[in-house]
Amino acid sequence: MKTADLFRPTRITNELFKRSRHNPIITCRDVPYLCGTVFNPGATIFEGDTLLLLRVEDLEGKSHLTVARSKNGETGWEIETEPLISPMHDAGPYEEYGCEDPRITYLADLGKWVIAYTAYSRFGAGIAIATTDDFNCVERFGLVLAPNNKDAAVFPRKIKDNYWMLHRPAAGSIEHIWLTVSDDLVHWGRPWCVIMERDGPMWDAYKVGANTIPIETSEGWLILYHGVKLFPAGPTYRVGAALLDLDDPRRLIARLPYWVLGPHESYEVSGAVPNVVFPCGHTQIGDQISVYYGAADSSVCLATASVSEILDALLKHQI
Ligand code: BMA
Repeated sequence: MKTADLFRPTRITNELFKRSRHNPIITCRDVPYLCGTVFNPGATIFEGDTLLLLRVEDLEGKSHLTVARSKNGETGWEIETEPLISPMHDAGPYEEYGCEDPRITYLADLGKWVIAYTAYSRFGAGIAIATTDDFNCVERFGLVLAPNNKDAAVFPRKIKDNYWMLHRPAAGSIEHIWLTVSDDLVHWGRPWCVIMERDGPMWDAYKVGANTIPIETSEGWLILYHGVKLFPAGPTYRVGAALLDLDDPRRLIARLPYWVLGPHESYEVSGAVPNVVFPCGHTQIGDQISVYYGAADSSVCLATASVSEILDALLKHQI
């Protein structure tokens, strides 16, 4: 073997995701009205189509949420000309700077989709909730968790007669992922810290937060979360994986020590905020998940993975 070969890796990472060759799948050129950027979409299946709830930043810098639909989940996106959710001024001051980073959960017991999003205002970032059954109009509950809090994702079914939600309160510079429980989606309590920032030089030592909604598997709830490392040039956002107990999600079963998706492609390493991959939504067919993510806070991208491959990796790192 030549010496040079020793230093030439055959793979650049051990990432478990495969990017779409159509990436970025949506940019602000595809939005049928003027906007600054489009990124961090929630995702679901609605009437057989893949439906994304895009975070669109307007020309003032404030975000609203707009529906996009595609037959195959990859190309041919039809984007609405009006937002589904835009900053609400008549029912409180807590969204005056925008509505960001939606996570969509279908709850079969209600026959509705719950949209948890970040409400941003002079008071900081808090968690707001809305529901819909048609993606034409929404019932808005307003703020349900006070600032500072982000990255809320409701579990896709009740566990022990309660709704459960991941969220990420900020306690000074400490930003861990917590669980909270509710019986009406409005009043949340029984806080429990479930995934902590790591220490030192680790890729997820600066902060962590949920990305997609929890994915139910035979081994537990698969949690895709973002881990942030602060470099001298700025933060890098990557995606990691953890597993929570199916019956008691307060129990962390496994967590990968490395990330499963990180910024490498040009559209991920340069843009409004460089070095960011930030999923908010996924869809699933059998073992395959399609994860929709914001790249560099500048476009919408797609990457797919096998749930069983992620689980195999996780089960080697049980806690
Ligand atoms: C996080 C969130 C995301 C954003 C990311 C990178 O704190 O605000 O909306 O994509 O930062 O800028």
